[in-house]
Amino acid sequence: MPKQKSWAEPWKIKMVEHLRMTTKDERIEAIKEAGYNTFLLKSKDVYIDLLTDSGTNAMSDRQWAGIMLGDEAYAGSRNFYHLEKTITDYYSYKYLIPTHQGRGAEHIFSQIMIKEGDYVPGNMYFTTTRLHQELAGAIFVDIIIDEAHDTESHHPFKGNVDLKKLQKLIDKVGAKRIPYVSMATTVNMAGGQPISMANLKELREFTKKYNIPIAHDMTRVAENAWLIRQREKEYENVPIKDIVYEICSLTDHATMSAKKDPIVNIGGFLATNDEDVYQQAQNMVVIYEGLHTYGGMAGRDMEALAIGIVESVSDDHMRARVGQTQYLGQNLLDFGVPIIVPIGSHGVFLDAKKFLPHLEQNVFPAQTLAAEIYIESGVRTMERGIVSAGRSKETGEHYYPKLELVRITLPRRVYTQSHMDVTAESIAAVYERRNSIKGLRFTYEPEYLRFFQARFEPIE
Ligand code: P61
Repeated sequence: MPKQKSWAEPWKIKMVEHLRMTTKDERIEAIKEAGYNTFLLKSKDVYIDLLTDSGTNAMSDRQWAGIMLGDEAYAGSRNFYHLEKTITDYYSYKYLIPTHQGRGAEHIFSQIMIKEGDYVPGNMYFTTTRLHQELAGAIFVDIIIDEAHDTESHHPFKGNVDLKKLQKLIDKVGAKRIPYVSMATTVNMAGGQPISMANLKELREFTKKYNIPIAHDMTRVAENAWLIRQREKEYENVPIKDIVYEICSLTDHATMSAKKDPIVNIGGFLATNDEDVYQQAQNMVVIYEGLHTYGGMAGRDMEALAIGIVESVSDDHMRARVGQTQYLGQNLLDFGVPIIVPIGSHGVFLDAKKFLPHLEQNVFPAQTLAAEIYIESGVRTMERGIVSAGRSKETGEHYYPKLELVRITLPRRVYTQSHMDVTAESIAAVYERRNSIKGLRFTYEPEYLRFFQARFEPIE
């Protein structure tokens, strides 16, 4: 008997949601109406929705049962105390402030920590995170290792921090101008790439010397833990649950978009070990989110989240979750399609510069490619390139990120292996006709997070 390698799911399907199949003509019309922006498509026109893994997950029967246990008291809901205890037990943090989703936590945290003129170093930017840092007066500084910007580098931990880059920033601006280091597990914009435990420990030692706290974007911490287990020898037999706990213990504060790892449709939180930050956050949450024992979430949602956290750190769950991503990625590699390697955890990222080498970055190759994939088969993906990067706060010019990507993101527990096959085949079909594809130009560009609502037209 061969040794079992399958990542088959540790669940079965209890209820299905019907999908609508569309014709190519219908899709050409739909994407035109959406201004060639997949964020503006109506979901009824999408067959396989791989736009994001955010809030698109399938909850378990236990989570749905938790929904029925919602205690919708305005103050002191029992679900809040359950969630608070779960966060301390699984993530180690002492204090919890629930928020409506991740960016609610980022807003409050950035306003508390940052003073005008500060610098926030981080292992690559994330769109909402950097915007909140900038709105609070900071300048973001990328301190991720160079390999993260190279789609072909096989470095196993492309989420690692380059301590020399951090040292350089400290030498230039002084540790007092750095309110915290922003450290994400995994790094979304780099292709769902992990940080290693060894690097995190070094970062911890280093920042201690300068008294700089670490703020953890823990949106996909359990996925990072799985990749540590796969790629860091010392951890090959350690349960995900313990790796997650250890990662969190090496940091001081955390923001979480609970719509990812913990398998719920809405929610987030700020967690901290610092009593002073907690008190300030309690003060602010009532202005922007809601009372400190619900902060924008219904009681039932806090209950589903508490249950989802426990499910998210199951080894069997994570084996299937990341296994599916690896399966899709390997299929695409077999078709010769250029993707980021190593394959990450929450999605497969197409290298649009290599896919469409005849297009300059200022005609938006990744935006164009996402639109073409939709036209081909009704699969919805997301641009993660120059449109997502936006414009520099200082110069007003486009940022020109090295990475020009299309993200094919996998919701948790939603799609089957056959959906992955159809996705890979349809992207391979676009790859075959790549030379005839032309770029796009803006017809509308919003000021903030422009990728969500921007509109384009084809360049003839
Ligand atoms: C996503 F196109 N991510 O990946 P919120 N940190 C991290 C995230 O991945 C994240 C948030 C904070 C989304 C949704 C989204 O440019 C975009 O709960 C690592 O969405 O507020 C969200 O958490 C923010 C899609 C966000 C985007 C911003 O699909």
